[in-house]
Formats: sequence, C-alpha cells, structure tokens
Amino acid sequence: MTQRRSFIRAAGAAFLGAAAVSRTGAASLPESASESSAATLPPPLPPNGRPFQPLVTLNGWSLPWRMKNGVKEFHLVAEPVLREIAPGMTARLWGYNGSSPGPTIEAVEGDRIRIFVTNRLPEPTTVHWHGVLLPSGMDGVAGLTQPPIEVGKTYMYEFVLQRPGTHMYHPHADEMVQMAMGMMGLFIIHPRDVRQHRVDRDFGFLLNAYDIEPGSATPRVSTMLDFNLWTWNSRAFPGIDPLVARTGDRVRIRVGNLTMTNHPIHMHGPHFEVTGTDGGWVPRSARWPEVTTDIAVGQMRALEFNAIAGDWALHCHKSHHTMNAMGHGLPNMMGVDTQGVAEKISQLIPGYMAMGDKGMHDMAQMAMPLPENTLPMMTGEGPFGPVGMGGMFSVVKVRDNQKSGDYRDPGPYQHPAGTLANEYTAELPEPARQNPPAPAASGAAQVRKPGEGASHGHHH
Ligand SMILES: [Cu+2]
Repeated sequence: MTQRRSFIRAAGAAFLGAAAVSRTGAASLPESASESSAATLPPPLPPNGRPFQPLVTLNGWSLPWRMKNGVKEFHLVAEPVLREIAPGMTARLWGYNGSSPGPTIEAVEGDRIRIFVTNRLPEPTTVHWHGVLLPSGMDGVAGLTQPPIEVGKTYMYEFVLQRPGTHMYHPHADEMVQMAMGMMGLFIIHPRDVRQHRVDRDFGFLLNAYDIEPGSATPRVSTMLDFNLWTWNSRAFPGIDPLVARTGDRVRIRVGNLTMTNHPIHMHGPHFEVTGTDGGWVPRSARWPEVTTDIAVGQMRALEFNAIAGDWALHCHKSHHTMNAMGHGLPNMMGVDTQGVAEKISQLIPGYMAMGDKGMHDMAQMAMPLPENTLPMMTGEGPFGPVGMGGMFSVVKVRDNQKSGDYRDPGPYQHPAGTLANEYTAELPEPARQNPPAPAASGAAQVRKPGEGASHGHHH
C-alpha cells in the first residue's frame, strides 16, 4: 500500500485567508491534508515529537501534524465528501479532510495539542472530543460550551492529553444530521512510555450506519432505526479490508459505536479480552475471556488477543447487520412454491426478485438486477465460493510468515493437511433424533434411560 496524500495547499490558503482565526497561528494555519481513497493507509512512524506505535485505521488514514513551539498542530476541515462504501457504490457524505470517517488523530499522553477546525459544510458545526479529559470550554458542545462554528469560520481547540486511551471525535451541533451524514473520526492517545500497553498490531474502526435508498447516494438523515447499510468506517463488506497479522502477534482492535443501536462484535478463532474502553484501560484482574462483546451506542472497546494462523471471520452478530441494502423487507418464501410467480411479478415490477423457496443462499451468487449505485445484499467472494454476507463483516487473516509491519492481504489461508472440513461420501450412520415420529401406544411419555436406546447413531 502506498501513501497517497494530496495536499490542497492552494485552495486551502485562498479559503483560509478569509477565515476568522482567533489568536495563535493566525499567520499560517497548518496545511489541511486531504485523502479521498478508501484504502487502508498504515501511517508512517511519527516524524517528530514523542515516539509511538501508529494505529492502522481500517480503510482509513491518520492526520499529519506539525510541531510549532512544542505544540502539536492539526487541521481538520469539515466538508462534504464522496465515499466509496464498496466497489459499485459511492455515497455523498459529510466528513473531514476528504473522507468519512475523518482521519484518525494520533498523539501522545502529555502532548499539548492544538486542533484547528475549519467549517466548509453548508451549516454550523462543532467538534466534541469524546472521552478525552480536557477543560470544559474545549468540549465542543454548541450552545453549552461554545458558539457553533459558522460556515466558513475556523475554531481552535487546545489542551494537554492527560491519559492514554481510545477515543473519537464527532460534532455536537445538529448531531442527528451530521452523524447520520458520516461526521466522525478516531482519536487515539498513545502512552508516553512506549512499553506500556504494547501490542504488535493495533487496528481501529468506527461502527456507522446509513439509510441510502437503493439507486440514490445521499443518506436519509431522519431515520431512527431502519438503516440499510451497516458499515465499518463507512465501508461495507466486501469493501472492508482484512485485518492482517502474523502468528503469535499480540493484536488490538479498537471499535467505537456511533450508530443508533448496539453491535455484538464477534470474532472466530482466538479468544480475546476487552482491555480498554473510552474511559481508560481495564485492570488485568478485571478482564475475562470473550468471543463476542456488545458495543453500545456511544461506547468504545479495545479487544486484544494472541493471533493464531487462519482466516477468522470478524463480524457483528446481528444477522441483519451483515446484509446490504437489498436484504431487508423481503417476504419469507421458504417452502412456498414460487414457480412462475416471480416471473409474473417481474413483468409488472421490473427488477423484482422474491426470496427463494429454499432460503436465500442462492441469492449470494445470483446476478440480480439492481438499481444504479446499489450494493447486492451479500457479495463477498471467498476461496470456496460466495460469502453470504455484506455489511459489518471482515476477516482477521493470520499467517506464519506475515512480516512485521506488512498489512497487505496475504490471500486465502492454506489449510494444513487434515484440518479442512470436506464432503463425506461413504455410508452414513442413522442420525439420532429426539421425539421419534411414532408416539407410544399407551400415550405415556417414553423416557430413554442412559445406556439404552442409543442404537441410532453414535457409531464412531
Ligand atoms: Cu450490528
């Protein structure tokens, strides 16, 4: 993966000349880096300031800064952006510096940071630094702690980072609209002592959701629960990159939830522990092993595990959240003879497709007529055929020979001999069944005692 950052110096300078910048740095704002690619761009090691191990923002990037008299200066630009949700669909969102979510802000415990926020949206905004300990007046709540940042204006936030942790930023002005439009980003405070909370790979993403009518590109912002695109960092599977690690690596995944509902995040393979929240690090003695952790609205969780070789699914366990737009509102046609019916309806309604009479698996590979700019409900392709999922789904890919710092997709896992499920073609034993179909003549309940009646099945 290559770093591809376009600096919009000329346009930025012209615009900012007219902007109101209060005090320090009025002469020259830090340039506002911009990135519109949805590729995962692992950031370089910090060029200056205190050292830290950078976060890998899934399908995202980290905001560059400049040092000015010992202060780390960042420049966020709130603006409309185009975001590819997955190949075949691009949404008109609002974000920061060319992308939604905005770039990850990374700094170090003890740093004094100054963040300039320029508003290029069509309405006022603010930025709230979720979970960060700071003076009340830097908290970014419109009306409560500051006036809204008017269109075209720049505000300056400045505070000292008191504690390492996992945080995010988002507007606290017209929240319902601005967050439904994609305005959010990760804010990671690394520990001053690089040996603290040390891991080999550190990933992060935000859970978000959009309601974009098939065939359109702009989210409906008044939707409360019935979203149709369930995304990580404004990407839906198969648009979400894999999380790549080497066998034995200590891996951290930081997840924040800015949707309108909770998401039980489930990982196959290695067990994990929740080691941090947006309130801080969990003491070792208070951690317990998990394979699923529920992330409520407005919460963040840091998960950690020791990587085991394989291709391990990582997904939200609400099954509708691993479906894209076309998966919702379908009638259940299981067991119904639909022969000819779908054909007749599709003559009346072009593009109509009913759920199959044998479930929906077939729809994963069906070339279904779709409106423009619309994702099929499940589209991923794995080494053994279509993956029947979309939305909040990705794969933790762990390989023995993945080099340190290499996040490129290593391709499908090569399963060692004898470790892969395969078709069985020899004679099958009778499967055991509870509630045999012929009831006892007496009508009395038949109780099977241990040791008897085990003649069905269990022939190993
Ligand atoms: Cu979910």
